[in-house]
Amino acid sequence: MSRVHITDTILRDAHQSLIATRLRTEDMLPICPELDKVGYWSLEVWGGATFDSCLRFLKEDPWQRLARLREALPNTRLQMLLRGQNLVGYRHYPDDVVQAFVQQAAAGGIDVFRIFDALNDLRNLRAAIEAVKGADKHAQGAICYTVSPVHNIATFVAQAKELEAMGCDSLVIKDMAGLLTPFATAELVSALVDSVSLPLHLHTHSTAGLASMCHLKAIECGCRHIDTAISAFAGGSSHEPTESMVAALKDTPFDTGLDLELLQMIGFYFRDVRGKYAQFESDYTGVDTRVQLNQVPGGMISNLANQLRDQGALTAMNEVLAEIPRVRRDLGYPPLVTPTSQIVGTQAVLNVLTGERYKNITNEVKLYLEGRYGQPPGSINGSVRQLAIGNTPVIEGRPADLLPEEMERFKQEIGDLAQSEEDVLTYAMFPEIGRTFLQERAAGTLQPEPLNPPPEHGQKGGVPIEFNITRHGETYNVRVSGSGLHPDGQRLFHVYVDGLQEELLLETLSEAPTPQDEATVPGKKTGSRPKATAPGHVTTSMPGTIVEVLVETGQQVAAKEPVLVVEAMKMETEIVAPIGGKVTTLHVAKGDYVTPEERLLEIESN
Ligand code: PYR
Repeated sequence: MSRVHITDTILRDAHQSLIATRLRTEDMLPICPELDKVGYWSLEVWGGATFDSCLRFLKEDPWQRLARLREALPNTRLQMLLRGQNLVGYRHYPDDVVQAFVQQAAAGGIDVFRIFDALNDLRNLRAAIEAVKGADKHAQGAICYTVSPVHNIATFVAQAKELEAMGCDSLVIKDMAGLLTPFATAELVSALVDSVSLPLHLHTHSTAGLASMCHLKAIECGCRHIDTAISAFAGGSSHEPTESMVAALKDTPFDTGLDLELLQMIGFYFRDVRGKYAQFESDYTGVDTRVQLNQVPGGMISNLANQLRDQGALTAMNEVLAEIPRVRRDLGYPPLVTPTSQIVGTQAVLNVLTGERYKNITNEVKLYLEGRYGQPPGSINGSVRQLAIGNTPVIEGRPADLLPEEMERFKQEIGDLAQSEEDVLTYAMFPEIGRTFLQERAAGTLQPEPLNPPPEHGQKGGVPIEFNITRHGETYNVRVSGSGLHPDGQRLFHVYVDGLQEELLLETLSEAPTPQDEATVPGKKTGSRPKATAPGHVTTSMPGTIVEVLVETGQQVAAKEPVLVVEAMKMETEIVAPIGGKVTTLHVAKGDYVTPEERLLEIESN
């Protein structure tokens, strides 16, 4: 059997990789009747970051999305991406939560569960695979592809054999960053096809511009399932266009049998849809071969860019991209995929922005070094471990074995706000945003973040970049060609004034929040706090949200004692007291959005 089968990622990974996971259900449903006619092997529609994005930004119930897609796609296998023991979140959940989540997703309409663990620690897949098999659904075991001194064909083949022995129905090479090259693909696919009897799928991203060549090599070497995305959401940090692969294989022994005209019609639909989401487009989603060195997956690059832009430090992007491989080496070469991409990426941002490596260490890096995410593939840098966790013992067993059951506790905590098992799981996945979502739903106040009108000519993302300025009757044409951060912290703008290049320095003294800021960052109060100017003024290295205030006014604290916890890029970092003394003023509360240089609390030395 030579036919090649397609999994289309248009409703999940494609928009996760290109527009920060913002595609709304209302833009999916109208085209579902056509998608359902295509004859895909499967459509990836759920999981990954979509659950979080539905709750956090779109104010959609992710379970409702699944129900509506199931109804609208009766003839198509629906697939989800499950992060092993992390499900659709960023931490390990105990087995009872894994069991309940998988059961509910299966009942809600998921046919195929693609299950991965960011460290390729297969102990973290066991509970999920068993739950999927228990629900009589298809369990697809993923091998997260990466390149490092401790990964090679033999390690991937051993992993594939183990996944087969664990009861998986198929395997996928999950090349989330687009690291595969055509000849490496041929070698890996041949080795896997020779060693295991399960169907093999290939999931690769077009980030380095190599994906179609990798597909072709994989197909030649015996792979019969590839992941693609409808062309309007294809290319760069997404996947190869479905239409192109269908055309490439037409009238060959590998013909997909799919109707190119129908796919093209679907492509035109999504081309129009994409225009609505212009505000989420990023400069970092095109072809970028640097991924071959920094290994940062597509979805992560745009997050990094947004984070640095918030900080006015987009010029640090290249430094961060260079720091990421160093942090990855220190942490024993984990493949970079959720949550390790966030763990490594956020630490790299901190290392660059604080000007000192590991001056601030995120809580997740500490947990990682304690073994709470599983076994890293390589050895850890001992001095980083010492700095982060001192002599705390490292756990060697399966991390979830140490976690007490949680479903009952979640049910009690969320009480009547949960009207179903799905609601309890929503709360279980993301207690803070899950509770807010359920509260707003109960109050009838759910409001999705606003979509800006499409940019007009001469504008970029709704912000003017070319304009005429008239001063004392003289008109000057001004075009902004770039911006960056000056070493003294001011904003540097490169502009053309009547065609002549100039540089302007801009010091922001106050800012009006944009509707998007208001909507996406609850409680944002940028610029309203005084600047940190004294040694006892506590500030943050990264913009983020206060998730815990650990001290009260009047309390005595020691130097280096944690006083606040900030969440940035989904990772938590403790902020410590710069000096010992008494907390005299608190300028923040839980839920506040904070930015560097702001005074968050004040400590007076005794
Ligand atoms: C996710 O975990 O969301 C990926 O896309 C890998």
